[in-house]
Amino acid sequence: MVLKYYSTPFIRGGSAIVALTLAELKLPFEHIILDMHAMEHKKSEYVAMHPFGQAPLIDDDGFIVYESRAICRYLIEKYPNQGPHLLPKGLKERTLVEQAAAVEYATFQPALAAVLSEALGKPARGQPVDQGVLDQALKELSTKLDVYEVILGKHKFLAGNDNSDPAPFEQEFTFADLCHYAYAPMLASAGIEIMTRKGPNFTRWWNELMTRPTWVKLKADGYKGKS
Ligand SMILES: N[C@@H](CCC(=O)N[C@@H](CS)C(=O)NCC(=O)O)C(=O)O
Repeated sequence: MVLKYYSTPFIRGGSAIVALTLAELKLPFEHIILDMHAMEHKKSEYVAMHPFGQAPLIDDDGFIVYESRAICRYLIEKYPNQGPHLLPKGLKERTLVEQAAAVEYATFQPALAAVLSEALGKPARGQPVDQGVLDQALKELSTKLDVYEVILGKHKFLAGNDNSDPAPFEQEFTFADLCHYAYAPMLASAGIEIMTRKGPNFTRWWNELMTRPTWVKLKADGYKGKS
């Protein structure tokens, strides 16, 4: 049976990284777009699959998985010979990808969420933006991105190695880079240009992600015309 992919109507958040993984691996799937306004994600049939009632989710011939990063890892591991090597096999190479992915989840994402909550979340709820809170959140995000600038000065993508064990190697685009497509593109929608106004290495990396052909096509095609 073809893989079933349940997503929000929009290419953002966890749905964005699952959609991008499906595109990178060129996997066929049946797409079920949840009507979030109609609260389809809170209906009992759906909550029976996803106890938190959220998107995305996959049903792989009866095997149900939720949490976007877990879904991506599952698909990448299941189809190791399709598309780029997003999760390399070598222990040390793989660990460096997991290290960078953990930084995304534990350091980058919380700092980003604080910015988005103030800049986009509050206006969406009809509340005024508190400029002081936003400035502080941006300052904290900026501090994290300064560290990314150092890392990306040593290798082209996030997971690389500049030590001597194993011998220095450069990894290509991996799962760790891919995780950054979840929410960071929303900064530009809020008129916040921090992703393209940091140091040269960070900006180069972000521009590379934003012009990656699979991402450009996904954004251009949208989900049945919605993006
Ligand atoms: N950590 C989860 C986050 C899932 C999530 O927050 N999904 C949002 C859409 S982007 C959702 O379903 N919101 C509705 C709700 O929480 O009720 C993942 O990455 O899959």
